[in-house]
Amino acid sequence: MEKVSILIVGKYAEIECNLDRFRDHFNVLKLSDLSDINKIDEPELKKVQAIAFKGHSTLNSNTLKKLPSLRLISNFGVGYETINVADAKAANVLVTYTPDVLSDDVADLALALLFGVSRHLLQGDDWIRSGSWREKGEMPLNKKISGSTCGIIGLGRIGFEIAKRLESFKIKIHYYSRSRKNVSQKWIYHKSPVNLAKVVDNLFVSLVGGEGTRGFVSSEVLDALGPRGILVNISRGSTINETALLEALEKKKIYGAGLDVFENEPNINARFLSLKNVFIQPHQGSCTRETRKAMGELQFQNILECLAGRKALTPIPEMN
Ligand code: 8YV
Repeated sequence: MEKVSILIVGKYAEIECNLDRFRDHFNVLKLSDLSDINKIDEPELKKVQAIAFKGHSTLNSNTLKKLPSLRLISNFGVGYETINVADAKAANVLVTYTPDVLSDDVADLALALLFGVSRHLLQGDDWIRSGSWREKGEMPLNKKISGSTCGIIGLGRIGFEIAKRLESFKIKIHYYSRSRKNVSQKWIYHKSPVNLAKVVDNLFVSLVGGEGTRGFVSSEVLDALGPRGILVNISRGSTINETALLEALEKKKIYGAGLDVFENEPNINARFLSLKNVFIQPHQGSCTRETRKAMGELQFQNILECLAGRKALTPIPEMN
């Protein structure tokens, strides 16, 4: 019997995508970038029933109309803002994602970013390598985190994990989300991100991406955070007004920022590179071998279950 065709899209590390196992079950077509889709012959495309999707390129009706047999888009990642869900629904295509398995890693990195900025970890490293420790003695004093007050904008799975970790640093938790969450009574809810930013020492952004949250962290929020405040973003670059953020950092309106995500990745705004008050990372929140393996496994299981006519493990909420 002819195997069902699937299309694997994106640049995967070996541990993220077990190609042999995919090939045991399916006829596999591969693309490292969705924009190359026309390199595959039309009759082959017409047979594709599922896409294993990795990356952040736009996937909408332009692609879907080339794939009339498609039943599933299985996303590698928790954020799926570049997949047009309305177009997928209209084409009767299910979308799945990989929540939970990456929350710990992303939350871990969020705390690393906070300490990277507050304890000047890069400058400390350089203090040794440049010989300053020997020549000048102690490095300049920095900023205490334990016992402070932190705010979290967006208390989803990852925001929740960040808050739990912060509590072990004797930090008081405040948060903003669309509605009050059923969480510890000690965590204080704010209806407005500006009011939240006014009362906290440091602020984490863990919103979902997409048009609904574009520029959500505005210049007003940054002003409210103030010159002693650190901003950490592990969500999407789009959730912060990046022009306002660059200005706030350049004019020292905030203390600093720890950023794993940017607008226009990987060609980020060059102004970030000359700033000393940022600790920046190349969107590596979920980039541990263990977590990427788990994400790949969940992506595969979603395809296996769905194409066998069973319930997918983790459909996106809009599909329920
Ligand atoms: C991945 C992510 O880097 O899960 C997400 O939404 O941003 C990251 O875990 C990405 O999805 C892989 O392309």
